[in-house]
Parts: sequence; C-alpha cells; structure tokens
Amino acid sequence: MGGSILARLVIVSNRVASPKERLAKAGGLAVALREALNRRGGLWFGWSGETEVNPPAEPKVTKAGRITYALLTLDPEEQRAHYAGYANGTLWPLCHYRLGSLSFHRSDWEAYRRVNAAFAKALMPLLKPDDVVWVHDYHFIPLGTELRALGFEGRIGYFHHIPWPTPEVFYCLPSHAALVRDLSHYDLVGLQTEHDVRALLTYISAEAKGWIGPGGVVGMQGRRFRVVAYPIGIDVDAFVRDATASIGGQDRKRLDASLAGRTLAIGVDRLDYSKGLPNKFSAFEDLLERYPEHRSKVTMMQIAPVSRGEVAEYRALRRELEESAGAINGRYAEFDWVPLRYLNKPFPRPTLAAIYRAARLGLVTPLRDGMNLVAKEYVAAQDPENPGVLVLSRFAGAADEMSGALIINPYDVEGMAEAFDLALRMPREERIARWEDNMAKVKARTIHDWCDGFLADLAATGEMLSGESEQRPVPRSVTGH
Ligand code: ADQ
Repeated sequence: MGGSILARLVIVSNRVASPKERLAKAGGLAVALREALNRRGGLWFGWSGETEVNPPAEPKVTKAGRITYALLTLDPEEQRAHYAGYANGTLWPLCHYRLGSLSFHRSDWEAYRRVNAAFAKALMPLLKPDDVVWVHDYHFIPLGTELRALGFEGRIGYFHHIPWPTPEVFYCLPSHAALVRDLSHYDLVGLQTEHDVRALLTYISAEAKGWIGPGGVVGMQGRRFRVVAYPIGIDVDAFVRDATASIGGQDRKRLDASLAGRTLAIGVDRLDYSKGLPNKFSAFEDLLERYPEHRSKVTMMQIAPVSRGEVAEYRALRRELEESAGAINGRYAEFDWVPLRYLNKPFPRPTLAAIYRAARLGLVTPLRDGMNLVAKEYVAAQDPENPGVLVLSRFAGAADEMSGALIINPYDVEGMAEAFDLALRMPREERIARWEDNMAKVKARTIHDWCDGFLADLAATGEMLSGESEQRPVPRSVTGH
C-alpha cells in the first residue's frame, strides 16, 4: 500500500473479530483487516453481537494495541429486522439470484435504514475529519449516505463481498433505486468481479441515467464515484505453511487411519443455500450409481458449519441435507465404508489445511458465490508434487481466475458426476499442470494485495473524481456467466 497514506483507517463491518479471538480461529479476512488497522492505527466499528431492549446509543469502546474497537448493541427487534429480515431475507437471496427465496417487507427495509442511521450516529463522534472509512458488505449499504448527512466529508469506500445481480434481477427489489443512490455517496465501490461491475454499471447507465467515465468513474444524480473490481484473495503463506506442517501431524494421522487408503473428496461450505450442497450430494450419489468402480474407493467429506440458523430457509436446508446424507449412506455404505461424512462443525485453520492437503478432489459447487475463498484455500494447501483437482462452479467469482479447475454447472447434476469421475482418474502430470495454473493465480492476488489495492485506490479517488468527466457509451451488456 502507499506507505504515504497516513490517515487513520476506520473499518465498519457487521461482525468484528474481537481482540481476544485467536488469529488461527479468525478467518483470513478478519486477520488481514486487523493487520491493516495495526499498521496505520485504526478504529474497528460494528455490531457487538448482543441485543438489549432500549440499548445505549453509544458504542462500547475498548483499545487493544493500535486498534480501537467500538461495538454497538442493538434492540432485538431492530436487529432481527435488519439482519435476518432485510440483509439476509431480502438482499442475500437477491444478490445470489434466488428470487424464489426473496422476501421483502417494508417494515424490514425501514428498520434496515434506521439501524444504518443509528450506526452512523454512533460512529460520527468518533471520526476525525481526515479519517478514511472502509465499509464492508450488504448490511451497511446506506451507511455512507447517513455519514454524509451528518456532515462527514472524508473518504468513504464500500466493498460488496457477494455478487452484484444483473439489472433484470435487481429490478425485483422494490428499493433498488434507493440502494444505488446510497452507493453514489461513497467515493469508491469495490465489487468482486468484472461481471459484477458490468452488472452495476449497466443498471447505472440504463436506469439511473448516469454516465461512465474511464477507470470506473461514474457520474450519477450530481455525484461522482468509482466502481472497480477487487477480487479477494487468501493468506497464501499461512495455508501453505499449515498444510506443509500438517504432514505427519496428529490430524493427518487420524484422517489417514480413518480413510484406510481410500481417496478423499472434500467440500467446505457454510450451510447456506447459495453453496449448492443438495446438488453436490446428488452428484456424488450419481457418481456412485453410474460409476460403480468408485464405490468403496472414494469417501466424500462435507464440512458445513451451521449458519444463520434463525432464518427458516436455512433450517429447511439443514433438514434436507440430513435426509439426503442419510439416504446416500443407507443406500451405498458397506460395513467397512461410509461414502459421505457430513459434519456441521467449524475447524481451526490448521485442521482445515490438513484435510485439504489430504483430499484428491476439492468440490466447490455453489449456485452463486461472490468469490469463494475455499477454492483458493484448497489450491494453496496442495502438495506441488502430487496435487488434487479443483472442481469449481462457473458461478463462483473464483472461476474467473482458476483456469486450471474443472469448471462445472452445478445445475447439471450428471455433468458434475462426470467431472468428479474425470478428476478421480486424472493423471498426475495433468493434475500438476492444472494446479500450477491455479496456484499462480492464487499467489498473484493475496488477501494483503486486495486490502492494499482497495485502500490505495480509495486514497487516490479524490484526484480521479475531480478530473474532467468524459461521456462514455453504455457498457457491454451483461449476458450472465
Ligand atoms: P462466505 O460465503 O462465508 O463468504 P467463502 O468465501 O467460501 O464464503 O469463505 C468462507 C470462509 O470460512 C473460508 O475462509 C473457510 O475456510 C471458512 N470456513 C468454512 N467452513 C469452515 C469450517 N467448518 N471451519 C472453519 N472455517 C470454515 C463471503 C462471500 C464469498 C466471498 C467471501 C469473502 O459469500 O463469496 O468469497 O465473503 O469476500
């Protein structure tokens, strides 16, 4: 990053990795953000994870090293309507193209705005005029508008971790115009892929009558901002280190003993309907059915920690998967082999790295995903001399980069089973060539590059936004992946 950027960094995210959380337990993103804050000193602001009737309007402020943490507690009904209601009941399905799961209630939308206004009001007294504010994800799209309304004039950037839907899908959201107006109050809007950028720019020029200039500069309703793709990466060194260290370790020994020489296929996903788990289970079943030579030879392990258990759709998915796993195992298991191991708990990073390393297949088959970090983690954890094969959905942002993966369509269950079979039979030379392609990409864009790249561009937006505007034709239309 521009070492010249001395302004204090303020990060806003719904979940804040507390100072007590151990580094190996926190995700790569939390670790990278903490590092960025530590480097320049900063403030991390978000929800405390707690609710209380008539909560205090001020956040609880603590300090650890160079980082100040400010955590706001919310009223339980406001929190529900903001988080389970609008953010995860409306925006999450919309951005993942799941219109059948989308529910929209005006009361949730109003609570979403009220909660954002409350966060802005709580943050404002903590801000200094030259702070750089970086807002994360769909829980906080209106935060920039609210901070501007309170008079904050410094830089504000927003990063959207999930896909940005194409206009035809986005129009289904009754509040679409207001959300894009909210985006225009940021200086820099970061999305995961070029596809996402095209989707948003197409909407801006067609619906919001905005203009698109060079470098993703956008003019809209009297404001200027930039829309740029910053594909997120992982902490590559940490995964390589953990995976290498796992050889001969306890986790690996236990795993090898349990596999008894069988091939392992691994899936690691939050238990979320966007991750395509039912389709993945069906494809594994189809593999066992149509390619009986793999029976008793391959074990699939799906690690899926429960997520958003308070949302009905997620509880239904959990029941569906339990039934499906039971049916597959009931049908194909032998007295000495269980085809599908299905685990609902989280694991520390070193254990995950050990499991990735041991797996000949990495199965990443979401129906839609902003990036999917598991795909990159799986690649980073492989043995360069004898790597496994990444089977990857075309609908994950990571598919744009992972040219060595076997790319599948998760809606085509039989096609997926064929890809699993191909991966299981793939000769070592081809596995190495494909892995080298993927690993070069993973190394080229780490989580640190992502963080530094966004912040450097945010620091430089002032000059770009004040430059002469240039009218540009509507961007190439969005045709989907
Ligand atoms: P997620 O939807 O959570 O992230 P993903 O990118 O795969 O999806 O990240 C999940 C992270 O959680 C990975 O680092 C993984 O190792 C970890 N994890 C999953 N299961 C685990 C388990 N059982 N134990 C421990 N750790 C586990 C959102 C978007 C993505 C986008 C990321 C980052 O939905 O598309 O890639 O943000 O921007």
